[in-house]
Amino acid sequence: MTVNYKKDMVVYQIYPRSFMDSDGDGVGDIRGIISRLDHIASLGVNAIWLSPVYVSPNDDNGYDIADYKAIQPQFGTMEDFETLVREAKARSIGIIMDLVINHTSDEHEWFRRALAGEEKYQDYYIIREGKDGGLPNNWGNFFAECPWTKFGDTDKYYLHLFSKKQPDLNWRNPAVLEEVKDIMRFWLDKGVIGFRCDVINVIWKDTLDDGKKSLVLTGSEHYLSKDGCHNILNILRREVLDPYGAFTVGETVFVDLEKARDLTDPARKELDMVFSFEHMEVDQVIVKWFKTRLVPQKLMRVITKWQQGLDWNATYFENHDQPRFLSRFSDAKGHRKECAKMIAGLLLTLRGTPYIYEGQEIGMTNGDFENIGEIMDIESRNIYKLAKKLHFPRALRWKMIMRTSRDHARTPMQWDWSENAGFTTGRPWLKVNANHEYINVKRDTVDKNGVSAFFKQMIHLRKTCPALLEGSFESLFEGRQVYAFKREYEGKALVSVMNMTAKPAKLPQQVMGYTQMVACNYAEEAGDTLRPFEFRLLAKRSDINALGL
Ligand code: ISL
Repeated sequence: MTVNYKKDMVVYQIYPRSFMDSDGDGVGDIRGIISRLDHIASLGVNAIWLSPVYVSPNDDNGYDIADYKAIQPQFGTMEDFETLVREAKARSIGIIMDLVINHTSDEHEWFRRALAGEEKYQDYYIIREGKDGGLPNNWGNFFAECPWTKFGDTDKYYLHLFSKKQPDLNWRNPAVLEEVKDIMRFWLDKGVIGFRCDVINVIWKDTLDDGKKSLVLTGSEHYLSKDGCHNILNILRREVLDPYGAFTVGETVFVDLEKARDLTDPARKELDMVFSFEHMEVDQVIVKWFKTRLVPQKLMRVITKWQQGLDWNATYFENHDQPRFLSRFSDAKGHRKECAKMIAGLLLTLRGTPYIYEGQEIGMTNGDFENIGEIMDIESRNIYKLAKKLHFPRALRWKMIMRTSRDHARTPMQWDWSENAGFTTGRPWLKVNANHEYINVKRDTVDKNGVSAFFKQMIHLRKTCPALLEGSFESLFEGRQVYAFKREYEGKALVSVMNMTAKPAKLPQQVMGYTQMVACNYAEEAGDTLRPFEFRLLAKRSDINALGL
């Protein structure tokens, strides 16, 4: 398969636990994915990013890996995985693995042997004495835990930026680098096309000194995108990825434009692109657990800033860590399909590599959870506990979960209107949303005005029209409701214009010369008024042929 990973790729992310269960145990699996490949292929995507499928005790649903070279039995076998790679390839789809190398599981053999006293493996992790009868430092933890846990029955502690079952690796030890190279080659030899690198910009800890006190993450100035991290990425690129022509997208937490530029600068040979977070944070107050109304104009500004600031990057609005994007628009109720299609239009006409998250293509919404007992995510459960300790009223605690929990993205994929949405014949591991009765693949894909039909149309347009793939980006209008931008290639342009609210809005004068409708998320034509969440792709009449349309 010859895909120019940067320009031609449209990625579909699968969260395997929640995608399709083939054996009735209530958990999705690889055979389930294979059985649904035709649906994925029908969208026109050419890559699948698989969230982790490795052996794991599932403290963090697979992001705690106990064996990097074996498949979690619940998900199937290595043979199943090889079949998946083959079957995907037969449909011109490449597989991207999730590479989680900031930490392992505490049940990984390396950590077990470290605990058993083998010094070699103790040096794989970050293990320190306490200071003045306390912890080794004052750092914070991503999951609202204490980042230091007693190392076995010694007086020492090990560092974990995530759960206590996710000990951080010691990247100063060259043996760790060698192990990871070997793991990467193992999967590349199986035919995967690249990696999504989990929290890759935190792997290198410059010092373990106390950090500046911060409400967000105390200590992060000592490990965010440090030179040591750049250096490791460069080694992995040159020695492992390049010989295979493989691709990487880095998940880079708290990344700013300048750091993102360094990490993706082709001359530096590190990552191909990164997932940035600023557009995911426009509706938050200090931390993601406190959300306010999403103000469209703020979103537009951040999108424009990143479009202009980087030559090329990953674009996304959903993944397994984020609430469903359409559910963030407080006035989208009653306009679900239009809003889902507007997001599709935006995603697929920005410059960069688009990532679609499972269920986004049919307009799935946040989960309809009723109480904390239904929430499985470790991060949500921890934050709920912490908020209780801080005496937050129960209603506020629940509101935090209902606005932000990662489980909103993880509810089982809605295939049809039957019990459990066709996801499993058993008991689903996480509550299926009751709205599967009308939001599901079976219904949406036969609807010519369905969300998935619009995704297909937009993906097809990207493939046929160089202006959408390679064209420059220019913001034309950022209003209280309406966003418009231009993609131009060899003097010919396409314009995306959309209303990000439920109130009708005037077409801005900046798009007036573009009278030819190329695509629209409403079935019937309309005049100069943009209806709720309306998206239009426009061109000049005289340019239609030259644009490849
Ligand atoms: O969602 C987040 C930020 O908005 C964080 O909760 C998230 O933990 C962070 O983005 C890092 O995410 C990645 O690493 C975690 C794992 O739990 C996430 O699922 C993964 O995407 C630890 O491996």
